[in-house]
Amino acid sequence: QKSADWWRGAVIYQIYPRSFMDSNGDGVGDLAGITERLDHIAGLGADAIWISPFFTSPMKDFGYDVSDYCDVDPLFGSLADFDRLVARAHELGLMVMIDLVLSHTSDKHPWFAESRRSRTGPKADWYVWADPKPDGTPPNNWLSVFGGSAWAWDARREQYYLHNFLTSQPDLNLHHMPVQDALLDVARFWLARGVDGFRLDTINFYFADKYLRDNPSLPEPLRNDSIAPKVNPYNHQIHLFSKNQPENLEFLKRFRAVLNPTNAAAVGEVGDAQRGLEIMAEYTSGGDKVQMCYPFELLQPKRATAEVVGETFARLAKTAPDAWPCWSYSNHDTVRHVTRWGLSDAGARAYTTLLMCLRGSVCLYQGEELGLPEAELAYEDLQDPYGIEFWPEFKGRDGARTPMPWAGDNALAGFSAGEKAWLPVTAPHRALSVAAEAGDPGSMLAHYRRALAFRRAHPALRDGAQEAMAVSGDVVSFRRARGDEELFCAFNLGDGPAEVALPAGDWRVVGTELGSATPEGGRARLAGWGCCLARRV
Ligand code: TEU
Repeated sequence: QKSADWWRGAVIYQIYPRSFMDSNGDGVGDLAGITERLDHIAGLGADAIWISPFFTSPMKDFGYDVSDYCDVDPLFGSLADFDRLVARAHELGLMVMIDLVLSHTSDKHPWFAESRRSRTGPKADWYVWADPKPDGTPPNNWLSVFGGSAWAWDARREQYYLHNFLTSQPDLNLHHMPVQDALLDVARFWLARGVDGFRLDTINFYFADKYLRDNPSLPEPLRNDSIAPKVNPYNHQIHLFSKNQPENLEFLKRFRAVLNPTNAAAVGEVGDAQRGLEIMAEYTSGGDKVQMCYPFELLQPKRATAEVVGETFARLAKTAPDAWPCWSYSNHDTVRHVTRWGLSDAGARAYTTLLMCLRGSVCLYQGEELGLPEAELAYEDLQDPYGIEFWPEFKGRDGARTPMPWAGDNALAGFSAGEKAWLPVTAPHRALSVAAEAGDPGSMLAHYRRALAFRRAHPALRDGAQEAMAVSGDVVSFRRARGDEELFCAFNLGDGPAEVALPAGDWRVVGTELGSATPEGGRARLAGWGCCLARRV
């Protein structure tokens, strides 16, 4: 039995299954491929994996549109392949988290097929249906994250259904208890197969307002165009009624009760430009809802400068002091951070070391340990409907979803033995393959291994307390403490040299393998992108 706290401070490696490893040469990654390559993740020093959806799906949103929650899409393999994956992961000491998409299904899910058949059938209320306004237009002004109205017309029922994402992703109606029961059964099904936890997709979209009230519009000065593309009018609304309703707290309690018997953990994805930290505070409150939330603060286009990091943690201390966040810089929805923030090699390394020192758990996205930049793709290569919709102002998410380069010597970089992969592998990625970096102590991969090992070696970094951050110019510094271990961490998040004063007392340098500067006379000189890591003696 795992400990009730195993997730606290864990480093979770995110696998995008289409692009991790293809074992059968069809150009798409699969579960057997993941199993083959779990050694790489264990060797990196991660504690857990999170696998993006591999369930039966028409793949309109590449698996985030599920048509059978309790089976594996044939493209990815079978339930038996999944069982082998879990067994191997556990052998290697890796926890397994899977991605549950409970706010919506595919329009090809049998539940939706039945729901759209009639207004009175047994599944009539399983989705959010509403009559048109007298002039035939949608019931209210809600917008879809992926563009246009959040309502789609169904000619058969002569009603609109809600879709916060694609029209092929109808929103489930969680106000209807049988829907909640069915979703809890899905969680039970996977727990019985041995999973250790869940990443809960769009946890803040589970409920929409029962009365379908209009969303207010966001006044110009408050607009945050940063998460989704500027061209998307979605960003000009306050999503007061279309998501994040208070009823969710009761559902999350029911969900937690399903997790507790096996100490399974859940991390809820909270994409909310305006109230992310507040929502995290609510959803993780009381010890009877989800253990963690995954906020978007460090996923922004604007670089997380010392000021931004300091401000984020100050806001966190004020808004959600007891919440345990799960940080990440990159994922399958966002431009890879090396490119997004224009980082040099030294810059990328500094951010990795910083991430390993922050209070919270961590998600690393496959390929970031190689220092991969965003892949540059042509319009003809695009697969993501979100990118196709808003091209060229927004190029979509495919540039972060290209296959992992395992070895540089063939066109698909060892990802697949086939001729062609679902997305191309670009030349800059081939040069940064696992094989190319693995034997080189100066590589980014070696730096990630050292940074993860450093975190493991210092319990204060894993789940210790963290004092308020100090920010001075480009330098952010803070202390972490647990038991008799107290660490001082300072990072220069800028190109130029800087200096930092250590707190009073005697400090001994640690983390020299990460380039930590040795303090002298209570001060440390930091080169551009340098750090000082020290332990109180
Ligand atoms: O992403 C959720 C998502 O896109 C939102 O959080 C969005 O970024 C935000 O609300 C904009 O303000 C998840 C998956 O990670 C993504 O791949 C899926 O496409 C999406 O859900 C729909 O399932």
